[in-house]
Amino acid sequence: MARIPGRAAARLYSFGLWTVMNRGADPFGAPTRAALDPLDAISGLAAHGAGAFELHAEDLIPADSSAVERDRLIAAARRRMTETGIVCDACGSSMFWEPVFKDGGMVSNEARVRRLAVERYQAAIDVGHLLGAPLFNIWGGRDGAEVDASRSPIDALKRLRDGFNELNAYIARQGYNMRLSIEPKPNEPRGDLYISTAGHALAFIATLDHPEHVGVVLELAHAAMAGLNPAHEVAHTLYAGKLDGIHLNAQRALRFDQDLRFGGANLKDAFFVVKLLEDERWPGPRTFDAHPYRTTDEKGIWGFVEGCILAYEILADKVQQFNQDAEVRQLLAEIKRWDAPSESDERRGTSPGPIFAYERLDHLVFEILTGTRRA
Ligand code: XUL
Ligand code: MN
Repeated sequence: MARIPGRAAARLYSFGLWTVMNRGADPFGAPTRAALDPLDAISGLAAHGAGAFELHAEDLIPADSSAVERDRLIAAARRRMTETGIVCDACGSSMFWEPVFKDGGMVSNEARVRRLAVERYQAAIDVGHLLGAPLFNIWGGRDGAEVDASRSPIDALKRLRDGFNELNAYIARQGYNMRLSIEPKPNEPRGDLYISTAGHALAFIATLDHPEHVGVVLELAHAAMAGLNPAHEVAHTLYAGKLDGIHLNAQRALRFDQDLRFGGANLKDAFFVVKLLEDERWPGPRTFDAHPYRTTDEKGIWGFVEGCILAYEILADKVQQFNQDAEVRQLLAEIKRWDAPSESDERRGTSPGPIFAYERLDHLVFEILTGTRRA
């Protein structure tokens, strides 16, 4: 696949290992691809434009592995990282997959399971540390309710608070140079998760013992599932100084979790997220959390990887075009003029005010995105 010359190296692109290891299964269909070995996922990502990867500890080390097997796999992953130059930018756990956590991890009604969840997170934090990950990201895939009669949501939040405090204390005790983050999501796909949006995550973080050590990983699809504007979700976390990671993908609103490739839906939303990240010079890795289509075969996975990266590069170019467009600049300058108070304000009283050129501005975005702008 063609690359935009000289651009790919400018940004650090990252993929969850689970994205390329995804086998095409969905809630109504069995896998359509063979399993990809995690070490090959690491080398493949490095060979196709990614400078970083994110993982669930279990993507690399199956949950029932012995300590010896764990150490062997970590050493092998580190060798691949040294050989290819790729780094690990975040770690997490996919314990949500396992039947023992069917009623949740840190919110489970069984004290035994809550303890197990904290211990599993601690073991995954160790894995992240050994791979050099600066972030441990928690998406509590089962930390919600399918049956609201089962527990008080307040009790669930208190259990989550205690769990996060314990994990934070563990990281401090171990002396790891690592932050914690929360990835909000509204539902998965039948249960309603307790930490659903950026606002929920930010409000929850403020109740922790050390809110300064905990940030947010914002995923575009999760915002769209809640019917929210993804760029506004990202803006809230940036405004709070809490954007620790971004998961780029695409999703039609109010559907189950589609995890479409970046650019696969809602182009304008994707554009305004890229615009925000670029305009704000957000320094973090541009991470993709999407799945290749069910119809994609084993080789096609790498086209998916390059396609996500290329979509970001193209949208970043569009952002530059928008910011440099003479007419856009003129329209924005006209709007800006009304930002300063003027002597005539008193005389104007409560008159409806100026007619801003928003119709034209919005159309210019359309022309830029469709490549039909001739300026
Ligand atoms: C689920 C999701 C996860 C997290 C990592 O929707 O986004 O893959 O990103 O656990
Ligand atoms: Mn995600």
